[in-house]
Amino acid sequence: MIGTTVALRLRMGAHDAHYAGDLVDGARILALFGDLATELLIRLDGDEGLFRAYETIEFFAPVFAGDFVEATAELLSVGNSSRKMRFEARKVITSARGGLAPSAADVLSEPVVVARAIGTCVVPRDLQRRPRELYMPGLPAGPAPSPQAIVTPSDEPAGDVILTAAIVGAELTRAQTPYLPVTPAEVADEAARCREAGAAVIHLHARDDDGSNTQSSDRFAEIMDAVRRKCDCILQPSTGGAVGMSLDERAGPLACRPEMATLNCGSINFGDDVFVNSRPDIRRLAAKIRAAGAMPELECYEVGHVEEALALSAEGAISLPLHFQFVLGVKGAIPAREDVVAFLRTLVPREATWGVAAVGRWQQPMTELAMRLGGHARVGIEDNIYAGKGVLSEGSAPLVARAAEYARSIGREPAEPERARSLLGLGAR
Ligand code: KMH
Ligand code: ZN
Repeated sequence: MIGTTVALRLRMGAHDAHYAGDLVDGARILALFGDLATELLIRLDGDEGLFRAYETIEFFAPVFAGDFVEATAELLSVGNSSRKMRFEARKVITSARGGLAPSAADVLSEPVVVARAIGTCVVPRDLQRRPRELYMPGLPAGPAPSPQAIVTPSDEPAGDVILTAAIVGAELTRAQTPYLPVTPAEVADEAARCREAGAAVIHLHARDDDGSNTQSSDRFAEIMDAVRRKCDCILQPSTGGAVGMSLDERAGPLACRPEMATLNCGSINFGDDVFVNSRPDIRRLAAKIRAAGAMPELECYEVGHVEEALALSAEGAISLPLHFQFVLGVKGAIPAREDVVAFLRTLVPREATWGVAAVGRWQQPMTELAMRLGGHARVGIEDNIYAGKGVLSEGSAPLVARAAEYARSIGREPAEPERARSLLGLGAR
């Protein structure tokens, strides 16, 4: 499975020292990486395979005879026959040097990284002895996806997190939560509270004063003006609207020329309803979004929706860069599970950004997982009205604050709206 990690730990001996001063040859470390790669290939394919190429090799610190070295390899991606891996070697114990007894040695309080590498191995298809199912659970055995579609998660530090607040929704009622904002003033106040809590993007639906759903451009204009007077977030109106609305109706908010808008990339059972997004309709909406000068957020509720988004891009119906939202846990669509997120993120191009939205009790664990994996996160009462078991969240801002706190706890800052614009490539459009 992608993410599988194997490890080796051994002591460098006098026979490993190749240079003056008992210095161990860098090639010795690469031999460890080769052994690790072999173990990964045997585990995955029942075959030792072959090392094809290193993409990068970096040496950071010397290794001497007597040092204990720990080395790991992690499987990054799987193509038809290629398997890409990341390697790291760390020194954990070192022989004491400089006038101490030759037998003196120290445990390093922090392991010292001595080398890192990225490399690709190959196991020809006719030598692969296990069905793909074994290492990609949930996938039917069968032809592998095209190698281009499997991409390596970025090796760069994950950086800032774009938090989206989905503050209204189309399905919620005041009977379910009194914290549902309805009027333009209420929506603007809630957007400002979410901005304060760490949101950079506000995903918007619109309601008439009686709470009924509307995609009217006039109502969206009122709401968006009110929000803009209170905060500088990126506004992302829905073009999904509510189940059963016509395509033209759904396109209403595009008349307000928003920076972003959602583009739903396929049909699904949506609870007991059907949310219809035919392929021609997706293309018609994509054209309208482009004409409005907006960036589509590609809403994917199923694996095939990601493929559809990539097809739209290949056809030129949507422009680069791409931003995907994996929407998990809608009843009738893809479930909110760790392996689903781990798999979906491998399908999007390296240059694309992606985030996770998840329904109900899955919102917190799935968005936190996304943040750990380098993705972005959407929270808010559109997807989940609870702060905890049986406790209503007082609007979306507390959910944003909790996501922001989590992001910081793993070393990622919630992006300010300007930073989010740059991460999404909004300026470049
Ligand atoms: N209300 C859902 C049927 C979107 O905003 O684009 C569609 C939805 C997706 O909420
Ligand atoms: Zn929505």
